[in-house]
Amino acid sequence: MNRIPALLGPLAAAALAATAIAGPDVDENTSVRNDAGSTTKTAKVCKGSGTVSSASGALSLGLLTGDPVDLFLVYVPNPSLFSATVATTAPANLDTQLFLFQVTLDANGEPTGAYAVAGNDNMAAGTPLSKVTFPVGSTQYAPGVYALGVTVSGVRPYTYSTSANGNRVPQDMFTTSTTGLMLPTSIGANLPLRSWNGTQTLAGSYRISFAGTTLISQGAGTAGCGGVYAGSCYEPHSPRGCNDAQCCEIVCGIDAYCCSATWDTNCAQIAYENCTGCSSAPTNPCPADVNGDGTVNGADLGNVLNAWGTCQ
Ligand SMILES: [Ca+2]
Ligand SMILES: [Ca+2]
Ligand SMILES: [Ca+2]
Repeated sequence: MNRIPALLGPLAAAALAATAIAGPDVDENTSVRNDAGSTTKTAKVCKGSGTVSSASGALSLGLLTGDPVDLFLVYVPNPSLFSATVATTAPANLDTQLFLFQVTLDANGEPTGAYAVAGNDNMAAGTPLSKVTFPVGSTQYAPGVYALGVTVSGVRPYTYSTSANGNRVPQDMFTTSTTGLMLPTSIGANLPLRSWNGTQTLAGSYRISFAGTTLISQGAGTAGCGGVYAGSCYEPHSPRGCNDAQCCEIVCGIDAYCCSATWDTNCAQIAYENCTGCSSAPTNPCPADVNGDGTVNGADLGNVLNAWGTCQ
């Protein structure tokens, strides 16, 4: 079925004006909620194709009302080449920590649990910034989806064990170390991330630089409506469905093609016209982000060029 794109004219002009870069910088503020969440279901998914250079965002004080942790989902093709380093912070003395988790997937390829791999508080004596790698010599970690959490020192990830009387007991997922790699506790390696707890001392913004890390393909999950790897409802993309379940259901109720074949420009147009009450309804849409990965780069231009000449 050939569908005529409705928006390519202005999109082409906007994308051609954008600067193409290799390895985009992911910004948590392009999330639906303008914040990378603290679980695999609410994390900022670094979506697209190719390498990812960095992730940036901000933390604020308060475990309940503030923003104690930001979690990013990335793909690690070769764990031995991976590193994540807090490159800059504001204020400069922000005492960061990084925690790396292995992510398990359900039958649709959607993230479920997150299991402790490694963490770091200070990459060296005298610096509060952090760097995490896989444990040296570890061979049990396969290429796949991993979650990287950034917190300020004092806030740590927890899981729950179950006591003999059935009560859930919080358990620290990592050993402690000031400058070395924090490793999984036996419980942390076998039970998934449940919560974050501790005491924050400072808040601020950060930029994490990556090595050996790639974006996650928008087609990685097959859940369709509401899948965390699905594209934005308001931008065309190849896989069917979009990432806001409510908006997706509305659009596919109007045009089933959007959930059976591909989310083309007509589907994005229907979303703009009918999803104003949905959680992902844009207030300041970025039309140059053609593939809806939250970044304007060469991939958007490629989508435009691939569709060149199809209007009739
Ligand atoms: Ca944040
Ligand atoms: Ca957050
Ligand atoms: Ca630190």
